Amino acid sequence: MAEAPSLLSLCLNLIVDELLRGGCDDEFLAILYKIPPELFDSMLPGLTPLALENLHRNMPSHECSTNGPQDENSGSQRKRKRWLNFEGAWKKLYEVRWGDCGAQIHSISWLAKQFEAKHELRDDWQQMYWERHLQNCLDAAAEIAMVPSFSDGIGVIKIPATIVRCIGYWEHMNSSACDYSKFSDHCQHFGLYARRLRLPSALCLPEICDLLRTSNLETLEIHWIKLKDHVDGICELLKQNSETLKSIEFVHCKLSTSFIDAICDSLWIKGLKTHGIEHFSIRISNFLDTSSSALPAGLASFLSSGRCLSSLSLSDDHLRRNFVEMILDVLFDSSSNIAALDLSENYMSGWPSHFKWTSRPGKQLSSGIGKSLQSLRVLNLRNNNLQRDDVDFLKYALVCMPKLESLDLSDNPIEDDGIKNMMPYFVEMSEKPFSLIDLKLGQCELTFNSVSQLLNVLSRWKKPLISLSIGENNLGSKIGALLGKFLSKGLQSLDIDDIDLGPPGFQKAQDEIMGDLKLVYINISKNYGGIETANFLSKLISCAPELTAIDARCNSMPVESLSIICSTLKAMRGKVEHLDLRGNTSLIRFADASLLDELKMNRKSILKLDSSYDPDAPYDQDP
Ligand SMILES: *[C@@H]1O[C@H](CO)[C@@H](O)[C@H](O)[C@H]1NC(C)=O
Ligand SMILES: *[C@@H]1O[C@H](CO)[C@@H](O)[C@H](O)[C@H]1NC(C)=O
Ligand SMILES: CC(=O)N[C@H]1CO[C@H](CO)[C@@H](O)[C@@H]1O
Repeated sequence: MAEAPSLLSLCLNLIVDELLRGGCDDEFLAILYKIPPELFDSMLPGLTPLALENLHRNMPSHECSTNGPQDENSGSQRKRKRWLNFEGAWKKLYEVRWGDCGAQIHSISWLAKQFEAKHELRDDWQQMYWERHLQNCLDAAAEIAMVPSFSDGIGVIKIPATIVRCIGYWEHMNSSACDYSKFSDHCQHFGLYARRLRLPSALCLPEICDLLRTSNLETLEIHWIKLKDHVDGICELLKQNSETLKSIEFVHCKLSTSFIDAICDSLWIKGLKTHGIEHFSIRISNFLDTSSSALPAGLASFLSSGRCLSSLSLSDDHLRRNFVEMILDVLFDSSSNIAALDLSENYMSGWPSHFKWTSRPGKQLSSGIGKSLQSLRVLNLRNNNLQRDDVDFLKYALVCMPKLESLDLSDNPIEDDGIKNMMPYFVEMSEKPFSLIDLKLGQCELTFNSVSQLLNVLSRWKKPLISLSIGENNLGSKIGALLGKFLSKGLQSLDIDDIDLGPPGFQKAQDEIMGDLKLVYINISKNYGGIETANFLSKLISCAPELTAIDARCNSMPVESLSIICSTLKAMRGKVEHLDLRGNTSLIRFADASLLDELKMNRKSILKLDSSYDPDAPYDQDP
């Protein structure tokens, strides 16, 4: 039986309608804020983004602490509740528009996920909503501005109706003072929420500064800069935000020396001899005219005078050897506190010999060199065509990096001899209180010979390695026993995909696994272990209570594997949320709906199987 609507709910509906049409003036809003909280809150879920914004933004400050639920003192209870209600409404709107909390997981990093959970982020959903909306507008405007015949100002670009309607604005809305058809309207109204933006070169014009004048940008990603006009536009924007900018990234750019100088000069904070950039990155780009014998002066002084600069990434930039050496010299000579250095994907060998030169006997490491290497925690040298002699030189640098936690040498042809050259470093580390926790040596053309030595040394470390990646090396089944033992040494993440383990390798590994493992993530894909893969996984699942993600694709598992793995999963009721068994169609037939239903974590299915499931296919090989 439907009840007749109360007078109260009819009134509320009328008010919501009025809010939705944008027809509430300040006076009316002032009255609204006085209605009892329960009634007020009941209006929020029905509002469009624009209407909610209107209500939220005009809220008298004593009613709604914009700082969030910080002070727990008496009397703040009500404020806190109101804040939470607004937050809840914004979060809902965000999820409705962009789905799953906006968390974009690029590559599945299960360990990172664990670390993240520890320091909870306090989100501001209103800010996140409008920032992302503005990004959608920027992208749409850029698409129009990119057309060669485009000649208007960017501010008057018409934002597509599909985007504008998302925020609850229709063209016939005439009552409010604002118009949301133009790009400039969105910048004007929501620019103040933008902290992090991605800017394609088509919008890097001087006009953008005026459009984003209310923004306090902290993170800026700039794409496709190639022309002087772009550089002029972007420099103005950088100057305008130099006090708040912390992270800046250039992607797909072509940068001449004069461009780089201009950009770096724009980052100085007015009146101070420093900049506030913490993260500086130029990726998938080209430095033009880098053959000269000196770094662009602007870049050199930028690198040497930022006390905050903690992360530098020059990845996939076709760097030349002398350019890298000059960068290293500047970093070493300055008193920088650089913690992360990414030179990956540059495919240039030879430069590590520079370390030998700087640290040769007789020429003691100057305090400057020692100092900047000492702060380094993450070094990424992936895919640089480094060979065994290069790592021999690298060793000299590594011993000067006592805080190094993460070293990525994967995708370099360093071979067994290369690892053997580095062995003194690994041996020396065993006594250190701080040491490497993450080592990546995937696809390094290694064999059992060097990796067995390495595992022996690593297992004697006082402070155990947390994450090891040695996939895509031809190690063979012999390595199985050592890996099984090594798993018991406190390892949390292991990547051994495609190492030719085979059934005997899995069996040997399984026999050596003892006691409680700390493992969170393992990648054993492409090892063609057959039924032994399933036995190994079953043992692993029962010994590793923290195990969260397993990639076991392409292991030629016969049908009975599924019941072995699944019965352990069910018995253990552990933390596994991701089990990938794709690349083997014979497993599908067992994975009926009830099994997938049983194996769920947080209401999502754990199991990943090939999607080519054909329920009518004959069960030809049934036991
Ligand atoms: C919309 O605004 C214009 C000018 O501001 C006015 O002439 C027109 O009557 C308005 N239309 C509606 C439906 O309110
Ligand atoms: C396992 O390793 C392969 C090869 O390196 C990689 O493509 C895959 O993404 C990894 N699996 C997971 C879940 O990260
Ligand atoms: C696609 C695939 O790898 N299928 C294999 C799954 O496992 C069975 C049993 O070992 C093999 O016969 C299939 O070729």
